Amino acid sequence: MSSTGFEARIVIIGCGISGIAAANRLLKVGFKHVRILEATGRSGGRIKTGKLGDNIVEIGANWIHGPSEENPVFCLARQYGLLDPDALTPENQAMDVRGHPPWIPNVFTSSGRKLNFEDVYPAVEMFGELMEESAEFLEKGGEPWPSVGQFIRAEVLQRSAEKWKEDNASSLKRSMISTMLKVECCVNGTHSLDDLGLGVNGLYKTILGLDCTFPGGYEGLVRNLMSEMPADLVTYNQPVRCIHWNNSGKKDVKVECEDGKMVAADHVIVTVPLGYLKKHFTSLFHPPLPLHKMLSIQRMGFGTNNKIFVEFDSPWWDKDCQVIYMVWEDEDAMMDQVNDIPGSWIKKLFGFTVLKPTERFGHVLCGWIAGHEASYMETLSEQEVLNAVTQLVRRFTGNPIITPRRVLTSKWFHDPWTCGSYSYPAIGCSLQDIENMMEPLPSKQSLSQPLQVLFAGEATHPCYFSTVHGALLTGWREADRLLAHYSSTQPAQPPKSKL
Ligand code: 6YU
Repeated sequence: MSSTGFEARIVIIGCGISGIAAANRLLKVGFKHVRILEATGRSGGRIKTGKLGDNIVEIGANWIHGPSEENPVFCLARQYGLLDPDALTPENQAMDVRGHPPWIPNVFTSSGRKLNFEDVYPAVEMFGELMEESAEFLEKGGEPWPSVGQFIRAEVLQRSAEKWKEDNASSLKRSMISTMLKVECCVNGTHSLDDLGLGVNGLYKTILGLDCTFPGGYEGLVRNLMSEMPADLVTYNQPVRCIHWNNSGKKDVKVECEDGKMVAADHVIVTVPLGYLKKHFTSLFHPPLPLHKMLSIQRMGFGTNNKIFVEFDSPWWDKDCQVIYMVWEDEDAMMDQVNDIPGSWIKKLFGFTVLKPTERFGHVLCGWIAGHEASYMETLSEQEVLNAVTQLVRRFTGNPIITPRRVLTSKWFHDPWTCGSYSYPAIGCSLQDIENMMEPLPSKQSLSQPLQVLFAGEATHPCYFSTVHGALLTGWREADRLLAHYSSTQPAQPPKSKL
């Protein structure tokens, strides 16, 4: 590569994992003038480790989804020594859980009963089969419904009419389906599975390996990557207001910050979340984005998934329990949305995952809630959330004196730099939308001024969107795009394949 290439001024907007990965690779291959402008006072973005009492808790990303060789987050975490020995075993890496780890459940119902899991297992099994089938329409086409939610409800009604005909617990099983729909809202970051496109649900690809956590916190990954780069790489508390790119042969791209500062660059890599882009794309780019990019930003989904960490003095769940499902017995209509959000938002919480191991965490649960109910929850005080969780747990366990010690919630919808949690393929969108979002500006690359603005971030990964590994790979992808550009005399071609 020519020395002029290494002199190129590259500005990265956002210091989440995709921005960090882009900077890391650019610096490693020899680019000299790389800087990151970050709106907040910290690195990591949606990787955010917090504290509940003395416990480490993850406010954002929780697991390495698919910890095995194909996952770059796993490989880096292993290299930095950030994982428990269990996660490193060949058996763990070889497990094919398809995005749904086989956790040991406890099931409680709204009449204060603890169920035998066998009583509702047929519903959980049917739901799992239908989720798998829903992913097959991407290849085979001919989807009978626009959304995953409609498909599941229709199929459960049809299949259960036969299978659960003689069953006096069929209402309870359909209520269990409602709980599973709420689980999937959290997994996918959707308000309702009625928003998740049936024909595109199969875009998301899983990786082998049983999901694992970072015992010292996910931010360890960020710290290690940052420690390999110059300390003055990032300007914090420097929100960007507008990127002045051009179609007219001018050389510089100008990055205008909220405080009026102008930063000149040869290339800008935009890594802001899709939620932020949806809200600000009209003012963030001058001239405006091409129409096809705007439409794709609008079409692709971006929703909220929040956590409610709750600490108890002693457990009310079984010793080996890993997930607690809450089943509302009045919800046999298989709904994943609450009618009266201010009055009943807590009904959207599907239950809790149990933080393990107990010796490390004590008795801490992580409640999960997605959608508009999750955004509403953010407007309440911690005491109000604590009261709602206390009432819920007392009702479902039938124990009127259980009292949580403390609570901590995430607030991703009202975070002004994220505006939600992560992306999903909404009804009406396709792989082309993700490709449009990752396409650099100017759209038709000219020899005089190619690759002015590049796009990374989780929502721009064709099959690992919504994950840390997806985000990281998009940062590397855009760094490689610049490297390829300066390494050849031809304008760089956008990569077609999965990375
Ligand atoms: C994963 C997991 N996980 C839970 C929750 C959340 C997420 N994810 P960033 O936002 O990090 O960085 C952008 C930066 O830009 C940021 O610092 C901003 O401040 C800055 N910025 C914005 N505007 C700016 C401006 N104007 N100027 C300057 N700077 C600006 N991923 O692998 N495992 O367990 C979870 C989870 C509650 C919120 C997650 C998980 C998602 C990841 O956290 C996320 O993708 C990346 O961190 C994003 O990095 P980035 O760099 O792109 O943006 C089967 C099947 C089903 C299909 N889907 C299954 C998917 C499963 C996803 N599951 C997630 C679940 C959890 C629990």
